[in-house]
Amino acid sequence: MAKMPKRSDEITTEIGQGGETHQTSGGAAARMTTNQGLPISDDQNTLTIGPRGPQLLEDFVMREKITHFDHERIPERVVHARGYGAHGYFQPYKSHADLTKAAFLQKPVEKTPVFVRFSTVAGSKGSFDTARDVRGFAVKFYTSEGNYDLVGNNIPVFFIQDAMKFPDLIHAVKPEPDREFPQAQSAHDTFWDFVSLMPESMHMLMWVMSDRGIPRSFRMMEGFGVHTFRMVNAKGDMKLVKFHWRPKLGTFSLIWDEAVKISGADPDFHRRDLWTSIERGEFPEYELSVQVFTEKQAEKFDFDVLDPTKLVPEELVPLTPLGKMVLDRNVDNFFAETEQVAFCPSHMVPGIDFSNDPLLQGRLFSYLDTQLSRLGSPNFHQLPINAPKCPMANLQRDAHMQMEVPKQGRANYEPNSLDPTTPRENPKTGFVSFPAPEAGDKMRTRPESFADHYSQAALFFKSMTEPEQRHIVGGLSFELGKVKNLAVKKRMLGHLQLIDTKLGDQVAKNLGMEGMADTLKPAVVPRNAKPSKALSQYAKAPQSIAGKKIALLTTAGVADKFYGALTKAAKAEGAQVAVIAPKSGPIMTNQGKEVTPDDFLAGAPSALFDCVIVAPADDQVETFLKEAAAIDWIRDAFGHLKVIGYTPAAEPLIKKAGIGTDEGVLKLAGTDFAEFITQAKKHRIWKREPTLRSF
Ligand code: HDE
Repeated sequence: MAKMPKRSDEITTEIGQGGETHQTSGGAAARMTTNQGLPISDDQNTLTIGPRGPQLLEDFVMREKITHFDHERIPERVVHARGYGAHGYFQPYKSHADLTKAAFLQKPVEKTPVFVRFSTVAGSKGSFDTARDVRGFAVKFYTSEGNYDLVGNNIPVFFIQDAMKFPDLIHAVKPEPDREFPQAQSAHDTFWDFVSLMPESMHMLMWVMSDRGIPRSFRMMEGFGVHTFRMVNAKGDMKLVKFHWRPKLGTFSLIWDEAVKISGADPDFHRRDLWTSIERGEFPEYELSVQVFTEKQAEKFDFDVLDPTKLVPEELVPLTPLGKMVLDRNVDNFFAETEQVAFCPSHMVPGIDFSNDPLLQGRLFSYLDTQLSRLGSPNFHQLPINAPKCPMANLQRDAHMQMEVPKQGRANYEPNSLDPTTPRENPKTGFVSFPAPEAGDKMRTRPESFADHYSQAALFFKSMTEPEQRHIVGGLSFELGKVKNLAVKKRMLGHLQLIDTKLGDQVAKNLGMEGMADTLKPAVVPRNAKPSKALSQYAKAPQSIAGKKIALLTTAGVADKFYGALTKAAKAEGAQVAVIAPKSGPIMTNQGKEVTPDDFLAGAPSALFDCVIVAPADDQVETFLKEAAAIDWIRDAFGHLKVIGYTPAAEPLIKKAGIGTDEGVLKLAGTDFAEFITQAKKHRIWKREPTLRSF
């Protein structure tokens, strides 16, 4: 018998070039097999003739592995491709039987499992998290009466009124087709060309250009069902509703320069934030509420509740809280769960129903269709993440990737008399559409009641605090500044004049285009609405640093007492301290306690944190004085309006950074962080902003 040559992996292991044999001494690892269950003897080397000879087509083990790999990707979502998900539960505060018979809203003791996926819209799967964009906020409730998908956004209105325009909107915002750029950006000609020709987009544009377009965290983001839905109780009484999600931590945003810098420093900023919070046991929580109103009330509103470019001001209809959602578990596998989850607004349960909103009606078609293309089979509901957690039975059969083995033998049809166990419909407990009377001519038209495109855009702008208004001006100035076509810019300036002359004038000034706005004639003259405080994030922001991150820029020899007191103070507020040191290896405090930094200076710019403290050991500031990253760290923290605390030892660095002074730049005395925390609770030092940038 020929002597077997020594396996190459046995040799390479010794010289550290990979190809280890993975023989664990404890024998805990599972036996590796092919997809057919055949034990694999060698997962490192392809079958060849001799050690340096040609490879054999016969190597079915290698071919199976490579073939599977070649087919690993499925088409990414055409919109909302970049997203991140988590598991959790929903629990109602009390029974809402008066409003709806939906099973998951009946018993306060009952927790309904949920899966949530947050997303950006325009960018592809590998794009970055902090793009200026709408965020998806899609929730799948695995209820006892079937899966209910509330597929919403973080903005309560939409760009268009009719689903027919959706492909155009998305074509316009996606990378331009000849050059395939820009990625994940609306700041380019085709997007602004399209929206400048669509007055109905103006309200939504105000929201996307505002702070809402660059959220601080998925944990600090509101969500909205957007469309008007119906809720129906057991007696058949129907009310109209609008859905709202409110984050327990409050709604916060980045500022533009920060978002741009984060996209380079940590493209995964939002997913990392969600993942780490859940891993740390700090479970994000959101309150679900509805605005409830009757059709009669709706008729009196000065907008049409079927128009998805309009919101119902909370001053008109306040929120009724229904319950809370807690996200308490990360996925085990991103692809199997987050990528394969298939949301469809048509996944409905008894007690909730659709309205005639034309955008919603179009969506009821689109999502099922898109899942067929993405997941490749009408059996996508069998994937574990999509499968209902209640019993499911019908007579749909076969198709690609059928995972089930139906036990009904002969009778896969009904009615049948051969098999009494076949699933049958139930008129009493089954889903019954609300019997809304409908009549009319067939036509392709837009209701006249949808024609006022400026009043609510103006209402939104007017309802913002001063910094929020500044950011809308800044957002528009930046995006239109990137547009090359002059006619598009002039047209947009014309729309802005109709929304608010102050807004229009400021953007024109920032573009260097004063007096160049087109004169546009609105279909309906905008009304002068009262501001709605509920629309402003900062007017209702909690004074809190819960869920936020304090960065401590420090060195070896940091005072043990200082570090301990800061960690304690942060914990008491529900915040987290991230230690940033010059290098990533462990450092010792002045008492010899070992601290492993969360990150190292060059890899963790201050843009990644909510507020910062600079506290090198007494004799270590020199380390920072020669580091551009340290100087930028301080300058950016100041430029991003953050609260900065520093110890006396850090003074030379603060000086060198040349930042200004205000109540947000604090020299820390000893271990008392009370003033630092009070200032940090303001989120940012807004009054610093006008002194730093014109837009
Ligand atoms: Fe979507 N949308 N959409 N959309 N949408 C999709 O479905 C569509 C709209 C929203 O995390 C797609 O599975 C049409 C409004 C979210 O998996 C697709 C119209 C709102 C997500 C689709 C709209 C949304 C999607 C792409 C105009 C807020 C991500 C992949 C009528 C209320 C869900 C997919 C996830 C995804 C179609 C407008 C929210 C193509 C035709 C309005 C959160 O089916």
